[in-house]
Amino acid sequence: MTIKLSSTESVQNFFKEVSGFNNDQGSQRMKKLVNRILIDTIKIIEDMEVTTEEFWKAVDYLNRMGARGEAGLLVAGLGLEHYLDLLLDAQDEQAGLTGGTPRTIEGPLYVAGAPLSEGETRMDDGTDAGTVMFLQGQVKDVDGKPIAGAIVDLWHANTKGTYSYFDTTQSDYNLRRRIVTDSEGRYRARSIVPSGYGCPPEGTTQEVLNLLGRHGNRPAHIHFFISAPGYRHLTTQINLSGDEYLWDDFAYATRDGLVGDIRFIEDAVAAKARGLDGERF
Ligand code: MBD
Ligand code: FE
Repeated sequence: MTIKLSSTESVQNFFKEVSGFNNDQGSQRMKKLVNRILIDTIKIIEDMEVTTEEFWKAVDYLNRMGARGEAGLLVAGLGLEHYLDLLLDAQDEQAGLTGGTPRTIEGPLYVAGAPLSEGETRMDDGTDAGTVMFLQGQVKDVDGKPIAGAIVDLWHANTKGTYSYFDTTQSDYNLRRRIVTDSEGRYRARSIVPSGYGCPPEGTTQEVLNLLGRHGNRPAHIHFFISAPGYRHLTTQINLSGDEYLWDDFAYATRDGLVGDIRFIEDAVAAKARGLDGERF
């Protein structure tokens, strides 16, 4: 028969002591959170009959995950980062805040401080022989009024699906830029078409995904932070249509309203006629 120590007074009192309830230092919030986590942990150990071998395997896993810096990747793959978006959506709906471009997860690969330009920029360093991509948009408020002076902070992967800084073979801030919107709220960028991301096959996140019978792939996508004084920050993405992982994203970031079409134009003259001028960048 399963032993349930978690509900006994002596074990409850022991973990209250462990959580600092018997001193008046530290953080009340932290004490309550740590206590809840510990009590829920021992309940899981009892309910799931977790063996000591499994327990120490989990401790070892955390050490290996931390050493690789994969905690952010794991919470994305376990859908917890997406869950936070669902929670924010529900809070917004309750507060009557509707409309606008949907939010989706940031993921673990953002780097702050990308080069800042006015109106337009080139994002790639020219070393990756990818397909040239032009990206343009307009930042508007929920009533459709253009927002001049908004900051559009963009980042995406290269043709191998890897990101600068995490892929140390790329130059600093490659495929990462901030653009200030012009008087009409518009921004334009020249870049290269990204490939989808895949979790490192030898990593700790993929190790868990394998045990769950899952892959670790994301569709090709472009990340956005949009911010402007007096407005809420938006974290979102464009996920590229036609990608086999568009609706099979290991991080659950693709959402209705966040799917973008890439229109391929073979003819540079035709592209220029449509305002997509590679020579300008
Ligand atoms: C990514 O590029 C990404 O966007 C997310 C959410 C998770 C892992 C890699
Ligand atoms: Fe990404």
